[in-house]
Amino acid sequence: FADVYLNGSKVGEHEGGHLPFAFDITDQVRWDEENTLAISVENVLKPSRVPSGDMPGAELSMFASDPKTTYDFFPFSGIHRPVVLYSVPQTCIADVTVVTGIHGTDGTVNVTVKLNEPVDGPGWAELKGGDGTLNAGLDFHGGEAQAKLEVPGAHLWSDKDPYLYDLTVASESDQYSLKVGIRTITVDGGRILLNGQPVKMNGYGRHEDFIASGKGLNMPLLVKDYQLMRWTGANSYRTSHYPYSEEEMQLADREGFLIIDEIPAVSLQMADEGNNPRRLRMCLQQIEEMIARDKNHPAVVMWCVANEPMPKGFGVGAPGESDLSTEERNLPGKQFLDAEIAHARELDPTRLVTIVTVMGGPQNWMENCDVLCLNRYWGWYTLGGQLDTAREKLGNELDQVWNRFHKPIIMTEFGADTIAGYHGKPDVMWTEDYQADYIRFHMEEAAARDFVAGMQVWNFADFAAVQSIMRVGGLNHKGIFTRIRTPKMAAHVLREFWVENK
Ligand code: BDP
Repeated sequence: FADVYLNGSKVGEHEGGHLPFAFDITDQVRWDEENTLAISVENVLKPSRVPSGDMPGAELSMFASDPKTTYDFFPFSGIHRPVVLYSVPQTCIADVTVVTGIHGTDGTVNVTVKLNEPVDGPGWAELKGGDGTLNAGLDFHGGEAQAKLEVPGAHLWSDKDPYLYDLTVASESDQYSLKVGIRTITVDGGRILLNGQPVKMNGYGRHEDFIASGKGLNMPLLVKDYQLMRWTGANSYRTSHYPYSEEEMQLADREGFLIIDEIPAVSLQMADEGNNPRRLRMCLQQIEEMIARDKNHPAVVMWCVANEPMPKGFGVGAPGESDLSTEERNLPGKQFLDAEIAHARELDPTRLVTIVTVMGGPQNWMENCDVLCLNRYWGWYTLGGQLDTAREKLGNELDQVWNRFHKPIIMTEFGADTIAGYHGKPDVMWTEDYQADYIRFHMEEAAARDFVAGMQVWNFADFAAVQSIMRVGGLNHKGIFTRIRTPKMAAHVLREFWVENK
């Protein structure tokens, strides 16, 4: 939660830690004098917030943690991304929406431009790239104008060839430029189609986390992380469990990563019904802010509006199978999630929408998703040490979910905590050997099923979590890389599947 002050007077406030907000300070600025801009940030953990913390009674659980989050990462706070002062013309471009399409070998780029005032007047749009430059006029009425650019023989954007055009739009007094990738994203049965062709979304769940900079924006680290992800053959990741920096979305456009973009709705406590109306309002606001910021990134192909919403009576280590009585008891949770999904779809009908579900949770919560995203820990939290039985359970569950919904499945999490350098024969839990075997059986089960449209390992790198008996040294050790980005054995298993195409 942030309060912004200029020269001691409050200019605005904003709740939510991962999406940009701006205030007009023209009237409060003292021209030709020194001004003081102050920002106060607080991250008190409260049940009513998204994500929630300090839930009553939680300290009595054997899994109690400190700080008292409901989620498994350190609640870093502070100003972790840039603050900028900028000026705009009095009549300025307030919003640009780009929607691309493909017709045979041609592309279309539809542009909608909104001004901050309902004025009329001329403008223009220019698209550079491919074989040259395309121009179109913009005719503003009531502050809004549209243009359709037809691109013959379009150079499409994809994970293998992330080609970007340069788009500039202008009104009489303002001008704005952005990168545009021409691509489409759809589903067909059990497959995800990028530009009409099947694509697998392989990669990771990640965190904004590093030993020296916490979650603060660290651009050299982004470059390093993208290199390492590519080295393992990954082409995709999820912004678990909050929207990442805008700089990172730009890098993803350039490098050709397919992103599941997630709001900070991690571990929604559905049993705590009193706080749910406020939480839903916050979630809808965050969906609006995320889509407003990221709607023009070709890399972003899917909106995720919740990670592991928690059903009533749910505990860590719940058995994997869902049953119908869980579904009946949890209808209010379904209504909450359906409202989020509908909102995202209404704001952006061009992308896929999903929620990521917890092992053992109500399956019908996924009913309205375009893609079924499963977090599963067969062989870790459930059936630890019993990889053969775990493998069988995983395969059965994948088949059962496919048979029920007939939609593409992405395993958005599967992983095993692993202390780097720790080995064992037999390959017991926590060893690198165990993690390698665990990852291998998941990849083999997925490869045997066409409807598994992606595998995202939990996690790309070890990361700071909270203190508890579950987290050695306060870290989650499920990284394929250590916190300082050295590979564990399992990285080579991923390379076998994603680089050598086993
Ligand atoms: C899942 C959560 C993720 C955790 C992971 C784990 O979505 O945030 O870090 O499990 O336990 O439940 O490692």
